[in-house]
Amino acid sequence: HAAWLPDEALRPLGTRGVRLLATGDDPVLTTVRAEVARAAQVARGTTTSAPVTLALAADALAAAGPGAAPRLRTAAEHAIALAERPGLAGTLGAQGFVVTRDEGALVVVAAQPRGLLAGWHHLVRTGGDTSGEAAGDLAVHVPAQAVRMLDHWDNLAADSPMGPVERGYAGASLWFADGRVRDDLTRVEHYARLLAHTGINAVCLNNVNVHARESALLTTGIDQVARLATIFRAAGISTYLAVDFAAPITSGALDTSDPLDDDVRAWWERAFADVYATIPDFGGVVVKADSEGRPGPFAYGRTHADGANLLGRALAPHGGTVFWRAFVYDHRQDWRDRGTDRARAAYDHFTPLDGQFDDNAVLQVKLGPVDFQVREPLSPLLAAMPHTRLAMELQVTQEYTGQQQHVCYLAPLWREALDFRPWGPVGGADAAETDARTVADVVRGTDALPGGLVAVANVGDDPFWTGHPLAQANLYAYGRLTWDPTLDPSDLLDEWAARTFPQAGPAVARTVHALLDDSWHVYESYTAPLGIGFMVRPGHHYGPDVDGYEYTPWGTYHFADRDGIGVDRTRATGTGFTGQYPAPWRDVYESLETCPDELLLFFHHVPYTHVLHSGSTVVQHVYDTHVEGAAATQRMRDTWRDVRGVVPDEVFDRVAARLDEQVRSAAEWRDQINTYFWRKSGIPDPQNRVIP
Ligand code: BDP
Repeated sequence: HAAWLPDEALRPLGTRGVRLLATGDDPVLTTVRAEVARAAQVARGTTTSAPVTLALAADALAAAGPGAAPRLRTAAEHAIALAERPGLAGTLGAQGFVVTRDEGALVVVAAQPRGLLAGWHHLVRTGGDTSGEAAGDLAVHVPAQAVRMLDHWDNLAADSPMGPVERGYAGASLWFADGRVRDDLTRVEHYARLLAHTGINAVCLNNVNVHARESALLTTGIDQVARLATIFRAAGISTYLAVDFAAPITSGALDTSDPLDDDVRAWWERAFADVYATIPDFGGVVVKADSEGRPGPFAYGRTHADGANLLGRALAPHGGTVFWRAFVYDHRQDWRDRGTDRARAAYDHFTPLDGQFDDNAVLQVKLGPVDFQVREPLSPLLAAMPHTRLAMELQVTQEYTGQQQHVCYLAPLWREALDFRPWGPVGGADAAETDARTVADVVRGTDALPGGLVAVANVGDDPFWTGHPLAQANLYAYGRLTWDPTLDPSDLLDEWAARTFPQAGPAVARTVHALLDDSWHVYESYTAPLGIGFMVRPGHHYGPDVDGYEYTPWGTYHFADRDGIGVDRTRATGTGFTGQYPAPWRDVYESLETCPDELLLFFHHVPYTHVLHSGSTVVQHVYDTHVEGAAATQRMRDTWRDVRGVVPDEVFDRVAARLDEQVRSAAEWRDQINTYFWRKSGIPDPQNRVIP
């Protein structure tokens, strides 16, 4: 199934006719040429109206000699002027483009091939309709984030410890099978094209939990990796590998991976020299160290800056980057020692190291301080590393949000995080002193030291790419938000639905909105309440198990007893986690009066009878939301029936089957959570909706 780029999407441009002014055999230009040819083929000679011109600035200038259309010359000159303007060079220069419209004719100019490809996809997305852009004006399009990355947690084979894809809910890996890169990579070519359309510019190919077999990808497997890099390169996407910090031991012959050891340093230098000899534009590496059993610098008494810089310095001569994950915590902490708060760990480990990371190291920080839950506050680390390049890590794969069995559109959650102001809302009396930056601003970094967004991908070799066909919307929206974090999640659904079901008309968009718009809140309402998180079955993390993790060392407690529930993370009486936030959030979260309801149990331990800002008690809120949330899934299932015969049958049936499972699972959540709260609290539901 074609996802959001069926050939039909190229018809409007093919019909208008596209002129390409770009010379050379750059792989991305070759892709643009193939796209233009494909559009012409789809339109099959029905070309009617004024042409669209797509040009590289240099080639446009050459073509814009005396007698050339003035708009072409103006556009090209303007593009070059922009590219040379300080600050813009790095963005428009590589990946941006300008559009000008003049009496129905369109000219798109970019300074580099990747910008031209982005411009092409912009035209495809808008169908060449740029009426939003003022006539005669030059609309400059540059990506908001320089880093627009997807991490794939793919393993080399199905018998890998976590299956073919860790936390994958869409079948096997698109590129690995039977311990090697697949022979037939046709679907990878399609996938790269889908990603390029959304704005993604980097992929990491393998699981962050790098085991011995996958570790060899960097060494003996690099020729195979090169085949994938060739495909992604043509789509303007750089290729990265996740590496094992202990690789000098596991893939080499050393007995240490101490970052300050000369042999270790030499090992990495040699390894990367070989990689770049094969893949000259290799992006770099992603590292999970000292986390959930993975090796790291702590074993040698070294810091994570030592670790990151070891790899960064070996990559630097080749222009590579190290993405170092901040997801570092002790998953074997003694459960009786409740002073160790998992939420605190990343900040405690990394803030002392601010300023010590080299320029080609990016610290990759999960959105929340714990782990991809349906609701968490923003990780305070994102506001505490002013001298470090940062990327915020999201989870597109729905590990804790229904595993692509449930509909759960996550773009509203990501928008909330991107819009969050770590130093407080603007306005108010002391507005002048407030740092008004949003998280999107913070991770953007500077032109010289940019950051951005990374997310764990949700795809596999499933015919619908994402298992649940509607989960495609999450992947699409993530890519688009990396390019422009101010896009409206609801508009993105329109874009996705219109492109994915081009023949289906407005009925599909209506239905997609009815199902997806609010699905994150619906999912939240029938699962773990008020920011408490987890309550999932240990291991696979699907379905309810309220006490599943409660007496284990993983640090994901809810502390329910007969009197109340919640984690006291206050400075006054708890773990002190609230103190990791700058003002005003440190005080907003500290106080029961101001802590938002949806995060109450993340920050406070309260009695079941505690009255929320909504006016309801905690226990009554749990009963109500769980009953309403489960009922909402039934309405979603009914709504889907409206598009029977409108969307392709196989899409209809797959979604219908998943909605049946969502309805079943939501009822299970409702009944277990409500019964648990009833038994613990002894407080009945006045409407008697809790199973006795
Ligand atoms: C957790 C997943 C685990 C990952 C880990 C990570 O359960 O499979 O390895 O995140 O991000 O949420 O490293």
